[in-house]
Amino acid sequence: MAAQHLLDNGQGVIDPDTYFEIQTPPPNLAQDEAKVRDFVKYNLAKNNRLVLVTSGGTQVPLENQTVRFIDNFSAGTRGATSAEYFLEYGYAVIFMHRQHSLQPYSRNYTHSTNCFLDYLELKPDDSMGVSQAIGPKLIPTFKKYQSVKQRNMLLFVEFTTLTDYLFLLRSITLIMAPMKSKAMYYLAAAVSDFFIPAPKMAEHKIQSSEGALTLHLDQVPKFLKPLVSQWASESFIVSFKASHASYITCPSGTHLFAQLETDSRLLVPKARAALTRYGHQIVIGNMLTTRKRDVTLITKEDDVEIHLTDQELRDEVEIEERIVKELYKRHGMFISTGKSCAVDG
Ligand code: PAZ
Repeated sequence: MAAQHLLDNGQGVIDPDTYFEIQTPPPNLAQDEAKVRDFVKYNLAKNNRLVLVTSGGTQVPLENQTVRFIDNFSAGTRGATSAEYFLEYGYAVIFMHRQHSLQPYSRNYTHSTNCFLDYLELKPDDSMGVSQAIGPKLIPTFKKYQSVKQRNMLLFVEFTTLTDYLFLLRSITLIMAPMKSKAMYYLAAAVSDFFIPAPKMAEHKIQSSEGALTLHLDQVPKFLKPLVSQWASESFIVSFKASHASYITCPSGTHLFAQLETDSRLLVPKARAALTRYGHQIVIGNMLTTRKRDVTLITKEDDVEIHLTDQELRDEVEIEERIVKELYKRHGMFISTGKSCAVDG
């Protein structure tokens, strides 16, 4: 308790600098920083736009020698899909993602219910190739992937825990700072709001012989604040706000899904409050249940709703294509005027 008072700001929340003092950096931080430095240098010389896409959920360990952990929900679809569209718009992409979450280009195959062996077939000469059923569909994706690799437009950086994520976010943002307005931050990762500070964490597996487990989680400091005001103050920053629909518990004990209109109405004011609090360029609001068809982009000047129709969903149109198209225009205005502006048409 005494230690807690030394660490926090009186409201039970430590500040971001203290967080980095008490938590241990990921072991490969220096190597990741070196490869990001090279990538940024290369793209700065080419005068490319550069986007940092964060993707996937962050893990919060309950023990130092981790057996158990808490996780945030995110498959990585938003980040991986958006990264592909950013690349189509000519951006270089740093794809900072949760280990084993979806990745650009491979995303349609790696987490499918098919085993990867189902994509292969034996040829008459006993050599192995891609099956006829998948090959033709794979070719365009494969060509795009090869092209971005050859042009050094896509860099992968991995995280697992919340602490990995935050150390990497700070490092990468500071390395990207010389890109100024040409840099965009697209913060789609689902980041935990709670954690157990290293000094308070159990070293070994918490023993079940001690009975029921009560957890106390501290609040994670709001890292968007230093990111916007110090680390990336000259760049274009897009954050995400996710909300849930409501569930009503029936007397039978079953959970009835009731997506009350009020939930989605609450989302926009909450997203606007985040924009006002941090002063960045865009907050994208989405509901977990409808995130693949509806999003709202909230800016200082306007709100833009993007919806896919049932037909568009059947045609496999991806909402990220529309999101990135809108961001590309707005980032362009930001680069040329130094300000974010409403964009017509
Ligand atoms: O990765 P995914 O497609 O399954 O989910 C995307 C998302 C809902 C995590 C993302 O769009 C988002 O809202 N990220 C921010 C979540 C948060 O409020 O921390």
